Amino acid sequence: MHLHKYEKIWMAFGITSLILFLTIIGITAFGFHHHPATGMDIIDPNKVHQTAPFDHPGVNKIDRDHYEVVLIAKTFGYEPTKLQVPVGKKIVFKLTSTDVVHSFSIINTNVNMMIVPGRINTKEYTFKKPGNYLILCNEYCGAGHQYMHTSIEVVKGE
Ligand SMILES: [Cu+2]
Repeated sequence: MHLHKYEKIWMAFGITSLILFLTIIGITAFGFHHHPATGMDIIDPNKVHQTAPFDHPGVNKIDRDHYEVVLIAKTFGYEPTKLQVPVGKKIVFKLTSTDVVHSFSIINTNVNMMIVPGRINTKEYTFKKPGNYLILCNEYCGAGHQYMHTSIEVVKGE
């Protein structure tokens, strides 16, 4: 089979571009810790308050650098209402809903979780600056949706 010079050039260009793009995607995926969706754990939405860890919602210290925040979303708020975590530590948010689909979005961070009844959703985040962060539900969840907000206080040291 005879290939014209231009065909060879375009084939080389196409293959080189493909390798280049796949390499860039691969490097950024590892660099930014991209991974498939997790948090596929299931829970009975009618028994949330009896099921661990949601029987004791709040902030739990796992070890020196690692905290867990267990929250329940419901129409129209979050339980518990007061949250305080330290700055610069790994915070693992664990959420579920007792009724409809809500969200958990911490403003000025990349934490933006969809909270689905029957599912446990998990997200890791480390706050870099202390302060009071606004948390909003941005999934329309009913007549009181606009009142569904809370905040998290990020404090220095332990
Ligand atoms: Cu909501």
